[in-house]
Amino acid sequence: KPRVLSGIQPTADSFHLGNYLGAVRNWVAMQETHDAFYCVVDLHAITAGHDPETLRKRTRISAAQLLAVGLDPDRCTLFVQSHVPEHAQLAWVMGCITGFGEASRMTQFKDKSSRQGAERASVGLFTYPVLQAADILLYQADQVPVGEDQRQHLELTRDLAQRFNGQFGATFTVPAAYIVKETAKITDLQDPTAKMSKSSSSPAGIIDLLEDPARSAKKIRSAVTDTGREIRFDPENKPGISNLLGIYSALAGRSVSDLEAEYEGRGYGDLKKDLAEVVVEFVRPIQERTATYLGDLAQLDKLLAVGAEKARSISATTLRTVYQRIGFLAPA
Ligand code: AQP
Repeated sequence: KPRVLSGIQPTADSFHLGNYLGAVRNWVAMQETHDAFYCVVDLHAITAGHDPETLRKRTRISAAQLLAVGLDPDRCTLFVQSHVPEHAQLAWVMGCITGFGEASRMTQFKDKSSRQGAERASVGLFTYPVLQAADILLYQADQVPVGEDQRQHLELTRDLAQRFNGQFGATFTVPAAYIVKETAKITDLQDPTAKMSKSSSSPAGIIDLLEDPARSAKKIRSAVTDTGREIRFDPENKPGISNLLGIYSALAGRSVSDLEAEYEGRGYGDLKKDLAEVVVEFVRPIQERTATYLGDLAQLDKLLAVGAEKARSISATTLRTVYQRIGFLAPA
């Protein structure tokens, strides 16, 4: 089976619909077809300032949500990044073959650091994509299911893998981004040209899986739509309606053309009202299951410990090879 790895940051009290549709939904599907490794990337979560107690809480909420949306620890390896020390160890090595210039070209760093004030951004935020490369390469992943916003980081990962292999001998699998076009960029409900994002969307623009469903329904009903009346998938000219159709299609498991046919001649209000119901029905069981997993923290922590153990059996082997290739003296 091909190998897959992906991660998600525990930087919010809930995942949003963009995280779920862009990435996590594919994680669930790929556990059936791939040898799957998924992690809650807490090392990444400290790159932009954090509160320790909140981080601990959010790490568990993230793991519980991943289980609630369908990750099955018997079918995939689910773990917390900091439980596997090889991530930080390999990141150092990868950082030493990354050019300062190429890291400086990462648009996510440019965006996030300019929002914080460039002088105040941490070195960790700057080297974030290098750690991400280490996450992926440690597991020799063939594919990495992510949203469109991660494409550039995946390109860097591929470049670093090829560079290392070229300099020190074939060591890493060169991974490919796995991006599903239809859900690659879920947009902000209030600004349908921007991505739905926890750090830049307004509360009205973002749907959190764990928020009060009545609130989600209201946000869908007040989503910004486009001029005209036609319900048609056309991201260029109708970004608002296209976003709603994309979300509807993914959550209801119906094709966009099917939805276009159903809403032909009907108004935006009808579409929003129905989608609001679809979203409410979708999040309700997820919320219940998340609460159940969070109701037994000992069991949740145990499950994550087992995941880390499984992850280490792969990551330790890769790191050993890397250390040897790079010329580190093996301890006697
Ligand atoms: N709007 C989105 N559409 C599709 N995919 C998305 N992802 C995030 N937003 C969208 C994907 O979610 C996965 C987890 O991402 P992360 O842990 O890096 O979360 P994030 O990037 O911190 O989430 P945000 O909301 O995008 O946060 P900020 O605003 O801080 O950058 C990734 O695969 C990502 O592509």
